[in-house]
Amino acid sequence: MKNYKVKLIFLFFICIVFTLVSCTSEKATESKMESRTENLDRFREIVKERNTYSRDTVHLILMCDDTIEFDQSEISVNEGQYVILMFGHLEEKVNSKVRHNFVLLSQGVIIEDFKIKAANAEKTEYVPANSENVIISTGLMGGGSSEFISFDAPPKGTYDYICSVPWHPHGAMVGKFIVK
Ligand SMILES: [Cu+2]
Repeated sequence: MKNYKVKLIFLFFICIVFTLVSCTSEKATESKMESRTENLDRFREIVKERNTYSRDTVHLILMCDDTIEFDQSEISVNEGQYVILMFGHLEEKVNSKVRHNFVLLSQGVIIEDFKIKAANAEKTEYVPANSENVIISTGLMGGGSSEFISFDAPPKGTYDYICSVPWHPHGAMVGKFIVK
């Protein structure tokens, strides 16, 4: 009988612990989702505010989070357009652990070769200084941060964009930047 009681008490505690754990993780997911929506709304507002150029301008938003991926694997613009690109990290600042950048590579650059040069350029946030391999790049973004870059679309063609943080420029942290 005593043994039965002990088992019952143990089971009761297990249930309490399980309930507590599941509540906490649900809450964490919820607040992460809120922060994503808030961030995205804020980013969209900034882009709208900047939409005052008389030139043929294209506004792009590229996002990342704590996973090793960009939210888009292909971006298209037209030749002659002025490109304003916002690169943002959707994760909450406090909890974010993974930083990323956006690097648009010149045509013909072999990603595998560039990866090695980038890995050795830690001091310049994994973008080799004055490199003719790079058309434009952002700094490293952590959770909640964003950066605008603007540039003239390069000549017609297909270019690669990557995150050059070591181990990132593969799979989903590589995309095509197409100029039509
Ligand atoms: Cu990355």
